[in-house]
Amino acid sequence: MSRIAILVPGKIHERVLERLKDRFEIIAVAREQKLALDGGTAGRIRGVAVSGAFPGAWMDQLPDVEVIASFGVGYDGMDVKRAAEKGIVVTNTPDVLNDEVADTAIGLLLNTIRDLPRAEAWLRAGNWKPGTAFPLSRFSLKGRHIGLYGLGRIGLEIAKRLEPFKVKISYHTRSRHSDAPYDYYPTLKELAEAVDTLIAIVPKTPQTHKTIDANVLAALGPNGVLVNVGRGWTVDEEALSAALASGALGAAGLDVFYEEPSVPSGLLEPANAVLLPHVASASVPTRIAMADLVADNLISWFEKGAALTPVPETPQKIQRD
Ligand code: A2R
Repeated sequence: MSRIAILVPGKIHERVLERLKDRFEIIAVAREQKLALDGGTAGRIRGVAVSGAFPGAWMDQLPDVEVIASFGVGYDGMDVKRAAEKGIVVTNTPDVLNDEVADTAIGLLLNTIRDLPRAEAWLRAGNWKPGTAFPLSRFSLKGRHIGLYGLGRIGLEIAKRLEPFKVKISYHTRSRHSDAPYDYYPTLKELAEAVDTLIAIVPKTPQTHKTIDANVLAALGPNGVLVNVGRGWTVDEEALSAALASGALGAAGLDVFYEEPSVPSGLLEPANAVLLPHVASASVPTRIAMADLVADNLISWFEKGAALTPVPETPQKIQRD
């Protein structure tokens, strides 16, 4: 009996391929505007494992695809609307990266507030000599009021980690989370006015586009700190560059950027920004856990008829002939 064909467009974690290769036929193709597949091969593909975007046009090329397993919790690169119309199930990799991203958020927060990366660079550059000392950090985490923009799976883990730091914690989401023991603000602007530190962990959606704008940054103020571990899409980077340069905002710690991997010079230049190359979930163990969940979603779909972590916008199950 021929094996079910799974398409892998572009690169994906090696572990996904290792887990799938014994059960399925893997069809690997390059990421191109139109997938380089002849009609016969395209017609045999029933599942997809993908890291990164999967446009609707690719779905149109695959008449019998049932499930698309995406590597990562954010699935903004997937055309879920088209998938839903076609009855295709899309899965992501939630929860398995919560701890890693939350840990990174705390590290980035401390690095930004206490200027630790620059202190290390100063030491490595041979500046630590008798009679010298790295300048005191302008800010301290002590006594801060932290606002979480997003209190979902990851946001909640960040909040839990912040509690032992004895900071005040508040949040903004679209709806109040009545089980959360933190103050709720119905708008991002009101949250930014109340707090001095904002941590963003919301998805990329039309509603979150550039919502961290000049007004929000001004509300955080000269002692204010922004940390973003969600998506660069949510930040107006021109406004942020200007606020960092003028001192209208105290400091920023960013793991994500509007157009990765390009980082604007307005963010590279200011000394009051700590910048990371989108590494929040990027540890060997966590990436293995994410790869396993991609593979397990496909295996579960084809062996049990249900995916493990389908996204809410697409069908949870489809009828198969
Ligand atoms: O609005 P709610 O109550 O559904 O809260 C969600 C919040 N959120 C928003 N908050 C304010 N305005 C919006 N327009 C808005 N849209 C969503 O973001 C919820 O608290 C949070 C998302 O939580 P989860 O869906 O559990 O996502 P998770 O796993 O925490 O990951 C967040 C994002 C990913 O989508 C990637 O873009 C990134 O972190 O790695």
